[in-house]
Amino acid sequence: MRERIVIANWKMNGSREANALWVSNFLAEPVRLSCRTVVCAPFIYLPELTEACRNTAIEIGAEDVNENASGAFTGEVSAAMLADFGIRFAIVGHSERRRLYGETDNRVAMKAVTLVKNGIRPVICVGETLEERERGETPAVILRQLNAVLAVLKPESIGAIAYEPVWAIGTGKSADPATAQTVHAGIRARLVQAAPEAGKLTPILYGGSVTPENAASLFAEADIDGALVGGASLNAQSFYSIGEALC
Ligand code: G2H
Repeated sequence: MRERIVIANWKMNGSREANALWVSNFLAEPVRLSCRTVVCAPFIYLPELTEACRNTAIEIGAEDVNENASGAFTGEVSAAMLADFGIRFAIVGHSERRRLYGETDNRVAMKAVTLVKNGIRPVICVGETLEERERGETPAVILRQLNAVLAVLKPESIGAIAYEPVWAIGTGKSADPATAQTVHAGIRARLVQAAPEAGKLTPILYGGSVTPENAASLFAEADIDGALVGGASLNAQSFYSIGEALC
């Protein structure tokens, strides 16, 4: 049975006060979600959130990591530092990092490696731009991004793959379930090719304008095992509703 996961990606949002309110609103929901629930937040909030969510259903993750172990990398945070604070998940290769900060497939793969070495589950984002989709390049782009990771990690070390079509991110225009499922099935096939048994177990999450309204139809697809949620995760009740649709 494959694990089902909902992950909030708060991006560069939040404040100490807003975060505390978010946690208390989420935990006020009467029924505990049965699937894994992770909140990825800016680095500076991670220790406080970890404390606030200790012994609750919420696990805390990072939104990025540096690929090096330590040294002269001003402003960066290593996987060992995250592990030092008990962080168990981190997103890598988000399209905003690839696009705005020039992260290459190889760098994303190295980030995933350093996380695994430190006992942290990498949530690896892949996805095509609108232009790539219109040129019919979606399968090739996803495969290239995935192959860079599979060259250095076995599927059993991958915490999750998140398929996030760039054209669906923050646009309010989610991929329709069948379109997303086609890509997820391709990702699944490649994982199974790399590891026939373990490849069946890697959760593949969908991300890109997931809302409480469209979540259930996405989760009904065979290879959509959860979601990476941006905008809608900033509201605790909305994120809970998305989790409810999954669990
Ligand atoms: C994609 C997603 C979260 P949103 O970036 O990773 O954000 O749900 O706002 O499209």
